[in-house]
Amino acid sequence: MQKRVAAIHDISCFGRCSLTVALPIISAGGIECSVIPTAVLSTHTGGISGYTFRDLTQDILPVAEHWQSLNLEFDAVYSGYLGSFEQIDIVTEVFRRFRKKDNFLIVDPVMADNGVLYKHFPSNFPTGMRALVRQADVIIPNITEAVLLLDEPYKEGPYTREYIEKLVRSLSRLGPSQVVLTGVYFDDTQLGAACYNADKDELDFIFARRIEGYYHGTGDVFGSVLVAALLNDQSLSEAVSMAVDFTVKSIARTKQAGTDIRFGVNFEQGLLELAQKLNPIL
Ligand code: PXL
Repeated sequence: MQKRVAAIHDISCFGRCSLTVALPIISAGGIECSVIPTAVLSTHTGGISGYTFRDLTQDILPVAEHWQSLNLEFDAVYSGYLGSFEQIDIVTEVFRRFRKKDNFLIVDPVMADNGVLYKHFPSNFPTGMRALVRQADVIIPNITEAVLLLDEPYKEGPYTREYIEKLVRSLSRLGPSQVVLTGVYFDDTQLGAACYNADKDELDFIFARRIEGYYHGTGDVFGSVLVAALLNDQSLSEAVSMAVDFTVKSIARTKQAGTDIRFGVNFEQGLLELAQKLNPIL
């Protein structure tokens, strides 16, 4: 049976993040990807000014209700960038409606990076997001989002193993049994993710070589590969390895080409390789 995911993110019409990344990557993994757009923007909000922003808060529940009337079911629900504070409760409700015994809910608590909240996000957004995270089976915060969820001060890296271990354990106590923390580094040569499986009490670190520069949309590239790999029955640490590898290769290609880092990464030229890894038939 082909698997199906519902992806709840914004559409940034230009700039390679959120749904314009999730759709092709999840599809390349052989997974059917349905979408609930949270907002439509002309571009993402990172380092670009003058963008349009159409809030779709009022459309989310009607979409979900229509889907329910068709008896649609999802093997995973994957949420990312939300268009308003109100959407936190609405997405919690969508989760409640589509939760099944054998599916999983994955939350990327998109709201901040490098110690600061993204534009438009009110200071109480992390408290609201904590409520959504409590409903999730898997969460994929970066370090800034992790400390905001835990109401702790942000620290600059490099980090220690003990510090990262404490963060992922505290995050799993909020509810999710699987925590993937991105942006982890113990020195300046490597960067990667920690993945913690609370059921098995297993913590793994997956690193790759660090590439200088802040490339936009990499969190969504990472999360989408992770979702596609988990739905293809990869273990959490195997799925994280695939996501790290795909993201780093996309960054390396972009760096090589010298394109504007605000315009996202060239993940497109990695899709064939990803599809071959995830669809053994090919
Ligand atoms: O990649 C995260 C993201 C998604 N969507 C929008 C954003 C950002 C990060 O800045 O601005 C609109």
